[in-house]
Amino acid sequence: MTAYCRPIAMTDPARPAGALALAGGWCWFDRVELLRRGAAPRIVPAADLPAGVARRLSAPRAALAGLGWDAPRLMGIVNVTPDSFSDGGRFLDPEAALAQARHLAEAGADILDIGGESTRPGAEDVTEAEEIRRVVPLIEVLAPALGAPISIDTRKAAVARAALAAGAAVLNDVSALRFDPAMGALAAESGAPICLMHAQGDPATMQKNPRYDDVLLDVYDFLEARLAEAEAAGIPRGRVMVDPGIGFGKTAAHNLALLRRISLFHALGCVVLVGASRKRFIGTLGGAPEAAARVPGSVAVALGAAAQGVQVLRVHDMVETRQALSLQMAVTAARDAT
Ligand code: HH2
Repeated sequence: MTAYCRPIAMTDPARPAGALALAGGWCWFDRVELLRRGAAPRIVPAADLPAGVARRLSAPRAALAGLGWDAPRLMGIVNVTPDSFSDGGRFLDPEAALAQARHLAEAGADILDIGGESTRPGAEDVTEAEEIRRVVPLIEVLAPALGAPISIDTRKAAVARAALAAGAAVLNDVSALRFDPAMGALAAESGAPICLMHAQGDPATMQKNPRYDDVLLDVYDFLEARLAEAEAAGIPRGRVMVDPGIGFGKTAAHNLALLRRISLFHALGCVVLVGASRKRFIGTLGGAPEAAARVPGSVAVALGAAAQGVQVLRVHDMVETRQALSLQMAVTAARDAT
């Protein structure tokens, strides 16, 4: 039976000799949790791992779009949509979108994620032409002006192509190459890094009654299979970011199960991205029905992910997340300041 290897991520300054760096980053581990379907987890020393598994868990990830992974990176969200769940309609106006993008960049965004289609449950379909009309003019203005790379949040190859031509550097496909058959070839030929995200069902129906045998392991297997598909399309694994898709066909319990053991996804050998910001489960558990009131819960989840070595945190609230993360990193820094 397959055993899944979850590194138990630590940031404590008392790092034992022989502990391994987690993905070459700011966490270390000297134990792993072995997970098997239908069996109790077992904790074993990292020293007992086969060399190949230890290497994949500990090797530094390649820089993508100029970003290295020695610290968590923040991806700021710009939704140029009338109906996004968290900020729907606020940034549909080009001037407002531009101002929001500049605000996120000034507040410390390492990367900006621009999307012209909402993927919230029940969202309306948008034509390619409309999506391009929403995002391309914004990218054309921002790309030369910003220090941070831009990612395009789209499931459609034509939108991705237009965004790359306008200056975007990263693809973010919430369908993980399943929506548009042309996306794999585009990602391969363009050489752009791509984020592949797990979702169960499509946006219209995904929250109706999501079910898993074991959500953590099912999502892991899905991402492993999508990585194989990406590699077959000519996209090297080192150019892929993987994302468990918080809230995409998941109950609050599913989201929690994923976040609690999020370090498992380092076993895929890729940069890991988590987007939990302002999502519904934060409102449910945090008593915040309004999306804009979910900032503290969103920050808490982002810090929890960073403490398990997650390299990219996709957030709406840049000022608050940047401050919290700076303090978390300062307090837990592996090296003491001299
Ligand atoms: N979540 C949303 C959109 N894109 N991309 C990745 N990689 N991961 C995510 O978790 C993710 C994503 C949904 O959030 P938001 O953009 O705020 O809302 P909407 O889809 O309604 O525009």
